[in-house]
Amino acid sequence: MSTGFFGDISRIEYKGPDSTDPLSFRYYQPDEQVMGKRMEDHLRFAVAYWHSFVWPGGDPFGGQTFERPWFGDTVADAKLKADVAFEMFSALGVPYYCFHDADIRPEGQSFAQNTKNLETMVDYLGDKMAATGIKLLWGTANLFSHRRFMSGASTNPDPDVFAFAAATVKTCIDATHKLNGENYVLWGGREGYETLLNTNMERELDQLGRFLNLVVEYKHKIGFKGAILIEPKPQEPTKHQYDYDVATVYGFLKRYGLEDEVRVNIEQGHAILAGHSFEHELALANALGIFGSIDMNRNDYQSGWDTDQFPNNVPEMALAYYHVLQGGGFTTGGTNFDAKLRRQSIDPEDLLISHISGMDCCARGLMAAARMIEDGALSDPLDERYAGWMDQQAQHMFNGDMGLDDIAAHVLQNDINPRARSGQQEKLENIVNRYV
Ligand code: XLS
Ligand code: NI
Ligand code: NI
Repeated sequence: MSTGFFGDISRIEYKGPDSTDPLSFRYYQPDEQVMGKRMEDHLRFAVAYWHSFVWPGGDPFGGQTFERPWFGDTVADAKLKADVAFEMFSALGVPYYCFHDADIRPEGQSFAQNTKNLETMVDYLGDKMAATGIKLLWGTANLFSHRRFMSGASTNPDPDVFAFAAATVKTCIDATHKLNGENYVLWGGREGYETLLNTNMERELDQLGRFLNLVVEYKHKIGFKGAILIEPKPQEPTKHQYDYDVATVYGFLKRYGLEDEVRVNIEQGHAILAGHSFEHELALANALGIFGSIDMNRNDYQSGWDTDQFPNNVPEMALAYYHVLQGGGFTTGGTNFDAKLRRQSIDPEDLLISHISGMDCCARGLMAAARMIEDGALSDPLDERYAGWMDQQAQHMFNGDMGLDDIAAHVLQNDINPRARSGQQEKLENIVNRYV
């Protein structure tokens, strides 16, 4: 029986690029083949539980704007929320969803009560997943909303908070494992600091390293096959977040011996906040061999906040999926819409339209990326630019056969005098424009 929240909603259909029906897909067709693979299997869309079903629409100047019949703190409320959530997942035809423990269960008075509530809801969600075929892309623990975490979770000066956080993560990995989640994510919400005056940074980093090792050890202990992912973010909520960006996270993983165990979940808006482009973060993760998954959204380019808007910039998406495809595409990862409505978008329909247009935008980006790859539109010029390195002499220089003195002798002997060559940026930018 339907909850009626979305009216008499049915499965959103593909109606083609000319459709003016906002409740239809114009580009996303799950079965369409792209580079020999179904579009759905490329994109692996997931809906984020928190933004769509938990966030009340508040901002620093005002509280709740959304009126949702499931807002409340009982198990019955949590079940109604789950019913509506699955109605939306089914209507959209997304294969996956993602949650924090605190999104799906009511908050208890103690760790024991939280765990009990979580288990109740995991069983409830498990039944819904079995009935609909919708899967869990990743689970995670909310270690940032409750006031006990205000000074950090694993990086807290109080070992009791570290213990509470570790125990919570254990229950969340158990929940993710039970629901056959394909990844487990850690975003270090409060893992950072406001002022060095009250912070022992070296100690906090070691605590974070220990915590992550505990997670990896436990994953192997219980035979969880999913990937462990860290989600970098540079600022907000703390001024100095430890997992600043992909490069910082890689350095951290190296230092704590985890570079082969942990990958990254890269969010568009977080990349922008870090002063990078989304594709920079994706390309770097590929280069370092730690790419895992993406949180798809769009950040405001002026505000300096993590605005988590729905994506709608196709040229940006095209470059993002270009790098996802160049890296071989998703394995355990996918495209999670970590995006929320604007607080004035209060109608149930807004939840649907935002996701539909986000999915369409990703589909267009993917198709453009695939065409660029198939035509070698960017890879041919790139290969040509680096072609000199195929030369034998250059290879000797690269693979360690030559020292600085050998290289100097070689330059002298052959009177090497490099010729400047154009980087052709404008030409390349116009090539991309032909595909979007
Ligand atoms: C917040 C993060 C968060 C993570 C999951 O900025 O993006 O939503 O994805 O904890
Ligand atoms: Ni995120
Ligand atoms: Ni975010």
